[in-house]
Amino acid sequence: MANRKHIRPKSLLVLLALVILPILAACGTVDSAQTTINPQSDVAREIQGTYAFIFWVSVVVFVVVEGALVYAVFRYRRRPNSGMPKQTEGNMVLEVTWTIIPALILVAIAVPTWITIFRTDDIPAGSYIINVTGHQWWWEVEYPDVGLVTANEIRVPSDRTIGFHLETEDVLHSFWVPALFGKIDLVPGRTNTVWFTPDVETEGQMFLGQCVEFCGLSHANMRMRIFVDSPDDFAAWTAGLQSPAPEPSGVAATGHELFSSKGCTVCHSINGAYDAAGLFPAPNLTGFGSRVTLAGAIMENNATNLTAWLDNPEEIKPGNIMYKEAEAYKNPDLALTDADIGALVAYLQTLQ
Ligand code: HEC
Ligand SMILES: [Cu+2]
Repeated sequence: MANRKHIRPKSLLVLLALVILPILAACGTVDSAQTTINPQSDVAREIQGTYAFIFWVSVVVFVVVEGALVYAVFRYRRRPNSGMPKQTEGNMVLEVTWTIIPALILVAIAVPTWITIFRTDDIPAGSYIINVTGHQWWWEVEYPDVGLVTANEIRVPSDRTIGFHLETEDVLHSFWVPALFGKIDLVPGRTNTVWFTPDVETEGQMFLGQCVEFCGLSHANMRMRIFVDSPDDFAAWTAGLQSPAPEPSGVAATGHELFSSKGCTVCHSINGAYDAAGLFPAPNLTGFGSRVTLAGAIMENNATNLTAWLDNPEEIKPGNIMYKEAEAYKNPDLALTDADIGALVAYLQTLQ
């Protein structure tokens, strides 16, 4: 008896807090705003409504079932001298009831779910269309109305309903910005669609998203951002990308030349400067200097990170196609020196 350890209620509480607090801490900060429970568009709110409905139905089911269980355990517990309890075999009314009620609950859940799924599928007429193509491990983003192509960062005007046409160039991917719309798979050979209308308050805000279908080694490094711009900011952004980049000078001019002599143009286009040979799909770098992120939106686009990326893309993003296929990393004659990388960084940053 002397050795028997008592677990005090207090230490149980501490243990519980240790488990729960980190989980709570992981939710709710701005940086981790990849959440469906803070919907910021019509479609996301409809999905959240379906979720909330199912949640509250589940709460009622839980309380009723657990309540009945706890009641039965206490009310009919074994007492001294109680002997063998009365034996019951089958109860038609009870069994029919507990079959019909769950069936009705399932129908009540299925109908709003179906309605929501089909409604979020068909892009409303008059929407602003953006084509998105999934690649291992980045997103190609095309604005067909202005003939622009960019990557990973999707700017949208705040005053329009946005419709996405989704395709994949290689394997399955899945497109999801939880605060704005539901998950849609990108399936080889198909064009899937999703749409949303941003809330008025989202103007000027950024939303996080990422690929949610396992698509290979760097799947976790395939992220994206949606920026909801005011109509004026959006027009200025498209106009900026359509106007030719300034003539590079100094070290940036060296970078401009290296961009073709080191074989970058085998894959990357820069409008007004280089048309890619198109041997491998790669992000269009037009306006790259004004992008906030780099390499599948996994890190901030600044000189330090860009230098690290060009120095060793494999270390930053395991398995990426640039490291695997670019001559600058395969062919020692074309390897990039520190000075080359400095010049390329300077050039890429001039692309506004
Ligand atoms: C074989 C094709 C290929 C070649 C050649 C190539 N790249 Fe890339 N590059 C890619 C691919 C693919 C990505 C996207 C990688 C990812 O995010 O998974 C990329 C990404 C980038 C990015 C980040 C783009 C973004 O949207 O964040 C920069 C900058 C870049 N490359 C610069 C260069 C430079 C400079 C060279 C020449 C030294 C070069 N690349 C050569 C294929 C290539
Ligand atoms: Cu993916």
